Amino acid sequence: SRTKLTYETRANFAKNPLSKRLFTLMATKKTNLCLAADLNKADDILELANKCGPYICMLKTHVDIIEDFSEGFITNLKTVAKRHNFLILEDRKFADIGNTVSQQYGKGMYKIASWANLVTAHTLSGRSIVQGLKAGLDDNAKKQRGVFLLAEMSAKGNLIDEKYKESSNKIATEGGDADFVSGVVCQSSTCFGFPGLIQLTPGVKIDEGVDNLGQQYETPEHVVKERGADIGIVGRGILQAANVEKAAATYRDRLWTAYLERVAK
Ligand code: BMP
Repeated sequence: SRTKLTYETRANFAKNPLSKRLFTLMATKKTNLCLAADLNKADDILELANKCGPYICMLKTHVDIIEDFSEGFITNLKTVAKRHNFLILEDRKFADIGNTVSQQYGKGMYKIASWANLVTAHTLSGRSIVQGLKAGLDDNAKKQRGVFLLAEMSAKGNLIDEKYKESSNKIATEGGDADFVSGVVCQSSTCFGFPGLIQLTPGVKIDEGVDNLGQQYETPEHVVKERGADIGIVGRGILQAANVEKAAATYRDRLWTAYLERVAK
């Protein structure tokens, strides 16, 4: 199964240039940690990114929770990403018809398509969500962008069932637009089988458990070895630590060791 293959091997299966790039980045930088930078001030995100940059393969943003968003913030974030060699994932969770998504991606205040290497999208509206994202990009830009499709959620009581999960897998792997899909956001290794896609799994915390708004956590070892995560997304496990840099290093070590143990013969 895909979970026994190394990231180097899986890079060769990737149809989307960004998943190929991310697999290779993970293998060379030796990290499968994505930091969820869920902070409300631009400077705080930049400071966090600078401190944790050496330990992460990707920084995940929710650009609509930033109170002082500006183009300058994006310029600075891109500089930090280049300095520490990580990709930027805007967790926008697009969910509308293609024509609307196309505008939400490229236009408005945030112009997400111009800076986010990767974005997330729900599959609720079907294949046209991927077509909508691609529609706003020229041929060159299409090769430098990718989407992670949500096939499962970590929230308690979420409405996603087996059929929705299977249909999401089909959108991610079949048809002419699958080359724009970098991976799947999900909670289990049965979400998809194609080794060229990356499994992104949130709900990761050393102290497993729940928060008071339905979030459910598992340990780094559990998500990588039992749930098939290729990349673990960690937010508050790092953000709320007394020393964020140390916490990022710890999560990196534990996620990476779990991956090495998973692929060991
Ligand atoms: P935290 O580790 O602080 O719970 O943050 C988790 C992050 O992952 C949040 O940014 C959230 O939006 C995202 N996320 C999630 O928790 N569950 C999902 O199913 C999908 C997500 O994108």
